[in-house]
Amino acid sequence: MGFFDSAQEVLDKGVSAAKGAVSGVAVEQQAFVKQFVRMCEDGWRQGWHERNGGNASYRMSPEDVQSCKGFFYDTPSSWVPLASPLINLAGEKFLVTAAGSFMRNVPLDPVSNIGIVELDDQGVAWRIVWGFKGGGVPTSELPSHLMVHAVRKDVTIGADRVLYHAHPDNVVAMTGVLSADARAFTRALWKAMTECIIAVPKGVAALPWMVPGGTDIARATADAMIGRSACVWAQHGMFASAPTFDEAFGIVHAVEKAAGVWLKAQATARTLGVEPIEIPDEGLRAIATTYNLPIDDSMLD
Ligand code: 2HA
Ligand code: ZN
Repeated sequence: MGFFDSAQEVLDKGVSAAKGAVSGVAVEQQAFVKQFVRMCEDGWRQGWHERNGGNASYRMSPEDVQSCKGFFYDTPSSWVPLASPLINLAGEKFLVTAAGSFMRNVPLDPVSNIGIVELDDQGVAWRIVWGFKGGGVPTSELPSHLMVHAVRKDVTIGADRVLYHAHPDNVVAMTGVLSADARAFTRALWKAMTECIIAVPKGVAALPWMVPGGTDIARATADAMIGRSACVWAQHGMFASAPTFDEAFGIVHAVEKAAGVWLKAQATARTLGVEPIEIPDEGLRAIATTYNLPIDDSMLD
């Protein structure tokens, strides 16, 4: 059964109405929800979320779950099977954007445009426990979000919690010029702007164009992000993983700025008939030493 068939089933079954009087701070007022909503709004203001473009997810901490569970639906949705088990995410709960929702609407109406899903105790299925009011379902990129969460939780020993997918235009434009190769992208970005190697010391992964929303792009992205916190999707956008909302947003912001600088410098240099000037490899090594960065040395000559 495809994702949308499964999602339709959830819709058909429906979820129970939100709870009435429950003591505690409402889900929308929790600090992690406010930060999630702010990231969505900031991305919209940057111009990275045309229409329903982009999506985000956050793996909740035990404290987050504790302070929200009183507001969860009495009757959650039915379980929707995952394409393959994600054992290390068993029982985890995620705040995610809704399929088809516009990032610009998230701050206006969080409970309709975001929601919480939980994985069962075997990591083989998910269901809705809060939000998605009005019959919504989680983002079409849920397979990518969950598979990348599984990988990043492992490799960062639980530190990474935020996954952010955006459509920043300079990054997308760059994929029309450079082939989808991690080393080519990383070198171009690192050498364009000093801050970039600090934002992504392991560099960025890069995948060729693929159909969005499916398990193929999810698996490829999860594999690509074993060693890197960012992945570029050719002619589409990028994914970033980090422990905090500030850091996830900051990765996309820094990479997008470096991509813009790279494109401008390349185009201007070509117009003027000169070679673009870039940070040399020794310069990048010096930044890594000075700031004690855990860089991927294979990116350098
Ligand atoms: O949410 O960005 O990749 C819409 C998308 C799909
Ligand atoms: Zn997208």
